[in-house]
Amino acid sequence: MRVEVIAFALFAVALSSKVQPPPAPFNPECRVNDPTAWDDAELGKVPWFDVDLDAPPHERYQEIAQVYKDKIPPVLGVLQSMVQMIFGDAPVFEMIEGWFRDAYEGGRYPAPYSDEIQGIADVVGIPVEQIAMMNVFYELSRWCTSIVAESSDNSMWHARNLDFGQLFIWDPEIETWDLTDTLRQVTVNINFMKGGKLLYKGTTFAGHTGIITGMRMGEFTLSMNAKEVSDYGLLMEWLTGDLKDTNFAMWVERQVMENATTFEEARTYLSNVQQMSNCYYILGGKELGQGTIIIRNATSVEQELKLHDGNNDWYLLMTNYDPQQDPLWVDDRRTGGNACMKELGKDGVSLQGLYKVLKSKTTLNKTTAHTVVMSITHGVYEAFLQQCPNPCWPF
Ligand SMILES: *[C@@H]1O[C@H](CO)[C@@H](O)[C@H](O)[C@H]1NC(C)=O
Ligand SMILES: *[C@@H]1O[C@H](CO)[C@@H](O)[C@H](O)[C@H]1NC(C)=O
Ligand SMILES: CC(=O)N[C@H]1CO[C@H](CO)[C@@H](O)[C@@H]1O
Repeated sequence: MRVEVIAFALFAVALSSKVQPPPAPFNPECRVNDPTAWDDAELGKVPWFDVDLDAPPHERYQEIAQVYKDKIPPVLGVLQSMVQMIFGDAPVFEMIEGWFRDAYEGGRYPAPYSDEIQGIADVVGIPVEQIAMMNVFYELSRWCTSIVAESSDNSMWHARNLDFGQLFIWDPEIETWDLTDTLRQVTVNINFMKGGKLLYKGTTFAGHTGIITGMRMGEFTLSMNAKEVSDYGLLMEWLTGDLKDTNFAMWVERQVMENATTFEEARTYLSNVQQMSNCYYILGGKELGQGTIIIRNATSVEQELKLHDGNNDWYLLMTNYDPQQDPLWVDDRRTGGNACMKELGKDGVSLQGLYKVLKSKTTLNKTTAHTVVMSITHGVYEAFLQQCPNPCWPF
């Protein structure tokens, strides 16, 4: 059984069953002028932890693993029930687990992440291949919206929604995706420390050793969006040991945070690194004009979009499709998101303004797990848990 077959089956199940568009009248309105779209009470709900990069890798995530000991296994539970739903009693999940055990034991997980994963597994008390598998599942499904913007007061801002969990079991009772809901409960912010100082901040899920969004203190901000193409072929090659010297994008994000000291160094690193997945890196800096979207395949840059490059003025917005490609008709967050940014305007760019854009149902979906808004200029890094109250698109 190949991973592609599984993915295809999941897609078929997700599209054929229970998922309905929101009932009329559904109005995906932009909420930038709606005062109720912002609530101070939403601040600070995502907890902060420290990860000390000078500690041995095996120990770095122990505090997080301890706190989330009981919440990490349910994530695996959702993955397992999804596989069972498709394949019934056939031992497919055990087989997939076996592939990951072989990959882990075969040394295909790079240092220091392999030891970090072992450290988490030891604290949670589950087999290491399960944490190893979770780390890779995160790599495969993240549909998101990211924005880099300049404001009228000459500040740089960067914001993103993380959409996750479509194709992973729709719960008709509460009209939500089980995986998205489970992931909301394990969302964490991390201060990565080095030499006793805060080097960078990142947001991720407990149990995962990569980051999805991050800010190198005083220098640059980064988020990554998936590209709407299948990475399963390369994943299979990696699992079977045929693909060596590759990188997972979420670990690339940590590497760039640790090793690049400026926006330009980060841009060079993200343009050249060899990696497994196709993706979009959205990179922002501290100076006006430092904003770019690097469109990547496994080996090189396919295209790059920049602030003020003729097509783009004061902001860049990226979902999961190349600029020349039409989004899936069920998933046009781009048109609505752009309209909402224009309504916000350069004057409105701020923590609250960008949050409201991402809180609008033009970009918010049932799969949205969290929102992060960052600014090097203002030293802002805020993560928010998201919900999309009915009526809302399932994906
Ligand atoms: C950072 O760079 C150093 C020196 O080039 C390298 O040894 C190290 O592996 C890099 N760290 C990461 C996390 O990529
Ligand atoms: C990646 O993109 C480059 C530049 O467009 C292209 O030359 C190369 O063939 C692509 N590689 C893959 C694996 O698609
Ligand atoms: C309504 C919403 O949740 N936002 C987007 C999600 O997907 C629908 C259709 O898939 C888009 O039209 C929305 O822009």
